[in-house]
Amino acid sequence: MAASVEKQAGASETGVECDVVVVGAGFGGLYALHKLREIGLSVRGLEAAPDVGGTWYWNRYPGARCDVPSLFYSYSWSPELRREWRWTNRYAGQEEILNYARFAADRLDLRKLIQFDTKVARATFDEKNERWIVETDRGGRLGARFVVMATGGLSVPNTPDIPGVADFEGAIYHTARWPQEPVSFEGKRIGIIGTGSSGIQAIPMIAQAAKQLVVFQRTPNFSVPARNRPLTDEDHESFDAGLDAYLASLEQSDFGRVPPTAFTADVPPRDAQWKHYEKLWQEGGSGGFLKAFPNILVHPGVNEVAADFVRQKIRETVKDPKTAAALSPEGYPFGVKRLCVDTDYFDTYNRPNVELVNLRDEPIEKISVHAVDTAARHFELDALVFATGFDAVTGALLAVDIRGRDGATLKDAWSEGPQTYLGLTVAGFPNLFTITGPGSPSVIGNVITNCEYHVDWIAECVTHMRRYGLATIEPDEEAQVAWGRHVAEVADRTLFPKANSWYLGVNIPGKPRVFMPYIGEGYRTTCKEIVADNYRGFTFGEAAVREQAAAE
Ligand code: NA7
Repeated sequence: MAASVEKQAGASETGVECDVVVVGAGFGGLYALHKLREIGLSVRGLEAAPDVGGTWYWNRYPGARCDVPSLFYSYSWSPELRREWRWTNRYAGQEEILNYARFAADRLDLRKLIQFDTKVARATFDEKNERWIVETDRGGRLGARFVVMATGGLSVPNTPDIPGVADFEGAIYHTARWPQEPVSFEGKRIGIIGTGSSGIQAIPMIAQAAKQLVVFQRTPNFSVPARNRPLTDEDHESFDAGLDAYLASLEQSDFGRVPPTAFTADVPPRDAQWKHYEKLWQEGGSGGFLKAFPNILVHPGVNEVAADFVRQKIRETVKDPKTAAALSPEGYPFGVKRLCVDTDYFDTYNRPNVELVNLRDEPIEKISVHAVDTAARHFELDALVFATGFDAVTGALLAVDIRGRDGATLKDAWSEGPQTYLGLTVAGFPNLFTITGPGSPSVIGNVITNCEYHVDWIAECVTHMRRYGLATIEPDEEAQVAWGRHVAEVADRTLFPKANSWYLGVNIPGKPRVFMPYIGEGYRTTCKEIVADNYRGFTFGEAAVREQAAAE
């Protein structure tokens, strides 16, 4: 295989031939570039943004912060990077995470491999030559043996088509496409639509600055306090002391790769559960809650205690009973939509300049030049913030026109929902890998370590192919169907499908209702067993003669 292909500044991509094109320069893409270069492949990265960071480049809204503790939300594969980077807070803010991505890219000398400001428009598998042709929105055209889609599970913003939005003359922002330059809400009347993780983080910050903040809420969410704080020397020392055990735990864990703070085999009585939740509430963070009891996300009775606990906290915090009731999630289980982690979210509704509009009582009817009209009221506003989430997990993959064997499109192949083998590969699309694709843990738990695992798997697979002179890999249809059935069966054994979450794609009109992440136990063990069983469920194509000759 060819040696490293370095990008010439400003050079056209046309004519570049390499072993691997990596799409996306977030944490998954950066590690893929590093790892695949390390095993001797020529790699080229393409990134739509002008910088690295992926979702952390774009999501720079006020209050943007990771809900996984920063010491864990880091590359686990490199002791050097770990030693050279020191997180300042228990939960890192967007800027610090973006700086970490920049640090990693510089330290690993990856920027020269990446073409920024370049979106991939189309990727077509050329069957005759067993190569992918990757075309960009800048007219570039690259050839590669493998394509690694590191496009992220939360990277395509969802902007609902509300009547009249184009008439609005104030500023419009989306949390997932926040401007680079500072945004001032001082003295302004702001409306925000959406109360998922992004809204719940942004609302307290915007409320502090704005003259008036109107929150348009369709579905209330469960949220627990972050209790963010600066990390101490003791925190770092204790993390380092437990590092080996943590790394070992990644191999076995199911979802939520942060080690549980409490894990008991039995379900104690309600008051014991309550006491435990109170302890977790005081400690802060979501990880403990989601693993508080083994069956919390499976057993409706156990789950309901946690739901009751959070509702009680909301009633204790929010002074106006009507607002407290509107903020209290009802009718779906606790923790099966991404559990939000906040700083002063519920308390923000005690501020005189903040008003909650319950869209279940009064839906938005239209947006006009300076206002949002609900079925009951008229709200004059200077700016509007959409905190309306993403076309998650499949959105970025389907945004590229991907064509596999016989010109079949990924869009058609997934018209009834995504189908993959292990969330890594797709039948009919040889040598295409999806980092944190649907059917893998993907967006559940710690996305950085989920990405790392996929990159390591791909590197091992490509090494295997080189060793045995194999040209292509693709999953068998039957193996893919069986895996998809297993992913669904596992989800159906839990309470996850009982909430209308973006995990199921229901936030996007017309998107098939399919539970996308894999939440079963032992994902890595399964992947390893499949490899050990001579890549069970995969078919490899023999290397064409010319490639063997080229390699010699
Ligand atoms: P989410 O969690 O998908 O939240 C989007 C919010 O926007 C949610 O409250 C939606 O209400 C609301 N929404 C969406 N469309 C509309 C319309 N048309 N009208 C009113 N309200 C609407 O996205 P986030 O960005 O907050 O978080 C995504 C993930 O990023 C998060 O889970 C973390 O993993 C990080 P709905 O619930 O659909 O009724």
